[in-house]
Amino acid sequence: MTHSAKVSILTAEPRPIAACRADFPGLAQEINGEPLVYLDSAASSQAPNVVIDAVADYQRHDHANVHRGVHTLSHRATDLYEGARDAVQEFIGAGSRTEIVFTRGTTEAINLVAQSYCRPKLDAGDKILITHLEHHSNIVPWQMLCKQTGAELVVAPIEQTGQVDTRQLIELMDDRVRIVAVAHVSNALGSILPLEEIIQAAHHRDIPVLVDGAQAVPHLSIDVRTLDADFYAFSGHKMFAPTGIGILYAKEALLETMPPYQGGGDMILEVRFDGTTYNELPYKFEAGTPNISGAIGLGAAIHYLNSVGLDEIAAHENRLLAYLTRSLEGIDDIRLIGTADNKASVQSFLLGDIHPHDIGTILDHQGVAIRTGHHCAMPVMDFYGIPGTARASLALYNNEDDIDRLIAALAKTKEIFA
Ligand code: 7TS
Repeated sequence: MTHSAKVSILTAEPRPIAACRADFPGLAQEINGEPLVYLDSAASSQAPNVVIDAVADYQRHDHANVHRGVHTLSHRATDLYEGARDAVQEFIGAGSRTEIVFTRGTTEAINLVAQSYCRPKLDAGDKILITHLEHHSNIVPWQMLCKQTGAELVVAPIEQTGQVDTRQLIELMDDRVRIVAVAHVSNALGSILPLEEIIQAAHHRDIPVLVDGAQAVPHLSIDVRTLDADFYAFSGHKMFAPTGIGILYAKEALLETMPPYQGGGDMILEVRFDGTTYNELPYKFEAGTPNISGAIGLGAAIHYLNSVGLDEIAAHENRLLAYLTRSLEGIDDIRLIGTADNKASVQSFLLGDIHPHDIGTILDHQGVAIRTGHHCAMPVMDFYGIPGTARASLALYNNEDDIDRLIAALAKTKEIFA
């Protein structure tokens, strides 16, 4: 992408939400002879043309390594890569671009915090506090850390609706808790956690909070400073960007105290055999050649989201989620899993005693893509005593027709199993 192309994305005209569907070429295809209905954006969203073009333009015209060349292509690549960091900073309201670390995704961001921030501080008997609704990537890194340090993983309960029991979560914040790590939005249940209350309570006890924002960023307007989150992690591929790129936001004062997560090129200022000095923030945490094209795609996705407007997106998706829930409730034998008052973009369900994988397969035959299974949240499935669910998840490009198609396809599924 040339510099002038970059500027044209930055100054993109406001995009009316009803027009957005046409921006996503992946949606304009038939699957099994039917127009695709894509209801699996919580797993990975489709990409708009501006993202695809930004990545392709970079690969065609501007590809070189970043931060190290004196030649023009390396300067261009560096400008684009660092421009994406600026876009992320502004998008989540971070105070400084040094607080934005590029990672492979949410998973790597959480592992980075576990190993670099927590591990040096933990003693046997210390605690890490999470909730019962977390994705495996906000469970397993902490279990690994507990094995390494003798710390204990404490799990706050959830209610039948799928909302966290905030009172109990706060009661569990005792003086051995070294970090609270919670989802912003549950991927299996859609519940939006009351982050302000959780973060205030934790900070009152001097406990830092990591927020897993993977399911929040494409749906809710985020301001990490208003939230006062200490760490906020998310993935590009759930917000219309490519896979393999994500973000760890962390307060600068915390990053300053953390040792590097990985060693290698770019994260150093000087290397000698008798010692190495590390680079400044955020490069200290970005060892090796980064995912340059992914970062550029993420920057383009953010400009796209901004051109539509996060408030418009949230309002559109809330209307659709209400329509989805109402429509599902109209089906006999449906059981909704995840019925919290405050929800975003996701509805899990069961249909009679049909196995979720069978539902997913029969829907796919009709061109409807949903996710089925445990959604990398096995403890949630254990809580409800079920092996998995069928899950429809929404993005800004979905509409009521998509939901009508889902409901018709579910009716057909019932007929087949009758
Ligand atoms: N946290 C949450 C809340 C998630 O939903 C996911 C992915 C992750 C972390 C991990 O993100 P990654 O990009 O590092 O893999 N969730 C899902 C899902 O719901 N279906 O497929 C992936």
